[in-house]
Amino acid sequence: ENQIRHHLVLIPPPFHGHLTPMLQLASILHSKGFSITIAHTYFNSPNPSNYPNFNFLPYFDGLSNTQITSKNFIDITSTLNTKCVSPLKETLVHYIAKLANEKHEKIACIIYDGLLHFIDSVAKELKIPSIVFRTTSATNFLTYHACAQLQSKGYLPLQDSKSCDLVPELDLLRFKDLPIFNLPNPDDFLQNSAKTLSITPFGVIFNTVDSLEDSSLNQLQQLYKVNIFPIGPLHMIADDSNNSQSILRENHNCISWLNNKARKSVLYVSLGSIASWEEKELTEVACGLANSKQNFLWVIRPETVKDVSAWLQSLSEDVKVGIAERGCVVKWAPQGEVLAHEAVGGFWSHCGWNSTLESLCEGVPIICQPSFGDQRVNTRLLSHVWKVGLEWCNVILRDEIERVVRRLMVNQEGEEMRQRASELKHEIRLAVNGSSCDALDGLVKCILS
Ligand code: BUP
Repeated sequence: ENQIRHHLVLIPPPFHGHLTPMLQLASILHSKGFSITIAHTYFNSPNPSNYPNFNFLPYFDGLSNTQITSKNFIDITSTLNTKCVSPLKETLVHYIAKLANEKHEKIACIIYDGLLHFIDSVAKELKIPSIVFRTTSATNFLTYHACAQLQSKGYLPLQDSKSCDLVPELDLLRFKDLPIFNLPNPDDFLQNSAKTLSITPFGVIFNTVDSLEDSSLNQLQQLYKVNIFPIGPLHMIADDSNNSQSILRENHNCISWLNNKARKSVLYVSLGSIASWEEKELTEVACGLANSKQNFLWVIRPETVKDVSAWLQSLSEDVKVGIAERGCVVKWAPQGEVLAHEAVGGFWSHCGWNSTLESLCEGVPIICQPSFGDQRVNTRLLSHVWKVGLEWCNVILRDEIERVVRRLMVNQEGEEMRQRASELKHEIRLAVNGSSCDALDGLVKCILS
């Protein structure tokens, strides 16, 4: 009881796929004896009542209450990196004084999301050690380095004719898989990644598993002389009793629907919290799914179509019948529970890193529909390294969709992937008490030293 509690401040950006793993990391570190404060923006702030063990510290963010999309994601990140410098610094200065006066505590370390590179200098000014948390794969982080190299060697902008060539030194990736490919403002990306590469934290935490990415982790370790902590999958390590997923949004009762379906017979379809289909693509998806004659649980977020019921009613009669017989459409699903359900045999995903890890942990193979950021890198890992993902033409037309769904859910090809996925699942679960547990101990030692 007399033990000193070391205080950690964790700083996530206001994006669902970043906030969730940061909160999971916070609960793991809390269980290791640290006091936790989450410094967050007002925009998309977490709900403190779900996390009674943490302190919450809001700071001014300069953001208007907007919908996050794949198009404004980089702009929002830039706004945070430019407008939040002084507000965060002032908020922290007051907080440091308050902690010292009221609790005789001081901040042992700031752990911040790698997107918010401005915090490097804030922490240095306040003389607080900092550690970066990256919510994407180690392989994706290596691509930042590759992009910087390509720029310095005059390879940019990338030419379409070379898009299928392999990137030197990243043998599994093609130019078109790099996050910079086809970006409207590649310079913004390059500037951001140059800043990210130039910061010098005490360490970098990755939500990953050593055995999944050992080659990339080794390459990174050689490039950066900082400590690298592969601690993942965080959702498996964290005590999920206060998991935000099912509380955050409406939780339709899709689990009881799954309970009545045969083992491995359902395809779970979701593009995550940011990416979405255009309305005309949605009709193709509905037809493709119905024509595949497979069971499916489909997440259509309210931002995709305002009135999902009215849209469903507008579909042709045979498609409506197909959906009613074999489909379940929801606005948000408790994804962890869905992927762990024995009725689920496949996932059609945008391949965000959280979704990728969650699927791997449950042994569910993936139909990959990447769109931006790290999703194409994750797709290559899934399809070419772990061999549990289908890289297809990604043309959103009903016949292509019907074909790819059947490849995963019916054909031998899919069956082999399910087998491989179930082997990987066991390998990953071993890491929770093995390599990830060791890396976590290393992190704790690093913070306390
Ligand atoms: Br949609 C949806 N339920 O219905 P990613 C998402 N999630 O629990 P991101 C639900 O959101 P980017 C739903 O389990 C995962 O933890 C899901 O994270 C959860 O993609 C998270 O996969 C989504 O990293 O985009 O954040 O939407 O690729 O930019 O990370």
